[in-house]
Amino acid sequence: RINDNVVYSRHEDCFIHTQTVVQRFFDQASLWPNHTAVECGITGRKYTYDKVRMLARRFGSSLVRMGFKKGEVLGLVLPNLPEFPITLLGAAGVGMPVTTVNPIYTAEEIARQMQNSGTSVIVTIPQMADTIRQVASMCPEVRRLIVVGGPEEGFVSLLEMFQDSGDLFDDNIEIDQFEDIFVLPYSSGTTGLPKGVMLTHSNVGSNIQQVVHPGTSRLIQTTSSNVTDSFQEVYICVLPFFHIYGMAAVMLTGLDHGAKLVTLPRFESESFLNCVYQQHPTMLQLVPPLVSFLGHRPDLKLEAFHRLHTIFCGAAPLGPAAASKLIERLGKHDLLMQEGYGMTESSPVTHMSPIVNNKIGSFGEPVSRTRVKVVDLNTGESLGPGQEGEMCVFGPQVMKGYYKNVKATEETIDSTGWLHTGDIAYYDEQNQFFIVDRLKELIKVKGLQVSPSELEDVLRRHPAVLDVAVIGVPDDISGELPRAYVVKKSGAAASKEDIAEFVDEKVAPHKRLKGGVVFIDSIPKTSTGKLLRRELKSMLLSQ
Ligand code: AYL
Repeated sequence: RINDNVVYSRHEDCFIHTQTVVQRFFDQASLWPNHTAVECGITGRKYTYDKVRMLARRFGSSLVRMGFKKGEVLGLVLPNLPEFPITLLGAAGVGMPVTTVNPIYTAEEIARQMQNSGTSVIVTIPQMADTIRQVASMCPEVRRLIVVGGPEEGFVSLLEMFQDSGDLFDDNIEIDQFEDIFVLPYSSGTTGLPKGVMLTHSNVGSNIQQVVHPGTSRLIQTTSSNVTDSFQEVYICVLPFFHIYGMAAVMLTGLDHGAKLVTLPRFESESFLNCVYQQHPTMLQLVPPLVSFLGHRPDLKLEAFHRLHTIFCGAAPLGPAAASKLIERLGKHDLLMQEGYGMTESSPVTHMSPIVNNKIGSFGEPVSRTRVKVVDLNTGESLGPGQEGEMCVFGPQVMKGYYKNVKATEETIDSTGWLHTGDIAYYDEQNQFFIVDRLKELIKVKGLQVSPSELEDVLRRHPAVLDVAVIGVPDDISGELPRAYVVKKSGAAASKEDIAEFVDEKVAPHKRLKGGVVFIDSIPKTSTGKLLRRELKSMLLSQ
């Protein structure tokens, strides 16, 4: 190849199937129908692969019976539960794109996403019923509410839908792999408010195959159900399914090769450890704070890790010290500590560290069928090894675009199809990549996104706030925490605590201003009034 300073994947091209993600799941599920597909780590409620397949069809059929049509959006406002994959696959199977929402969001936050995506039906849990009633009153397009459990006034029970005959689930439905949206998670991208990320069946289906590629993962495919001594991967699903990491890289990837998914509705240290002790996971998918958590537990029962072959970490920078500490703690010489990199906009995985001779501190190399380049921030020219610039990626997993937002799409994916990540990185002579900094304004709290623009919008509604800028400040436990720099109106008496509380009531817990509120005289801007966030950050943090 010519030296074009593009890093090509060194892996053979993965197989790209021509089915929808749902059809592919049905085919795979028929290979091991009697294995447990998903089990609740708290209650033990579980479904086999065959049951998931059957209930997904019934759920899809019941949606059609209610009058929903291909292209109408279904909103999932659920914690990790066994019914999550069933409802996701069932809706997608009848051509309905699924938008997923963090279930601890406030009614206002949920309503914004439901309105923006034009959602027409919402699935939730009884604990969220009141919030969702409020959401529905703000969203005239929402025609039905469904509850997992119940009964709840105004909601259809999922159990009732599971009684459907399934006959309206059309196996021959026309779904265009490359055009039709499979899922619509939200991401703030490089700037501004969260936007719907249109991921097609081909995007997510390709990414699953890129991840399970034998050159990239140590995964073992479940052996068929008629073999008595069969092997099955076991995943503890503590990372949320509403986020692309938990959804595609854990749940859907696991289902593709017959894993048992054990769901935990939230991270809580004791229930997480108990689940590990009972289930003996073969792989742990984590984010940096969880790697630190495990590494710092003096009382870990090490025998529970005897089947563990891989610890995978992604979504935020993993400190080499935290990684080494956990490896040392577990004392397993054959354990793979693997890092990955990805974005919601790339379904998500673009890089994974090699399965042998991986470098701690690097997030690895391009997965199969993926190209990566690092471009000069001023000239856009692609750079060679050791040089820092914006990382850009190209491959079948790159999103179709942002939902109803051509401008943001064009700013992110250039005319030749390269996705600009907004991250500053470099690669070494062995084509291993390292993160340097984030160019985009996004804040990452425990691996979850926080959009500064969204917090600024909330802050501007406070009567004492004249101007405001939100940035992320480094934090040992969470990675980053949001901090607001506020210019007060003259004579306004509000305290920092008043302002922080005002925000706390309106946003999900991880978005709270735990990095503090700081009063300043003015916010630095360009002559055209544009906020200079990066400059602001280096200026304010160096003071
Ligand atoms: P979003 N190191 C540093 N930063 C990272 C890393 C990493 N390994 N991975 C992701 N990020 C940051 O959309 C980076 O700034 O998706 C990137 O632009 O919530 C941003 O997170 C994207 O945030 C997997 C499975 C990674 C999942 C993911 C995370 C997807 C996060 C690898 O195999």
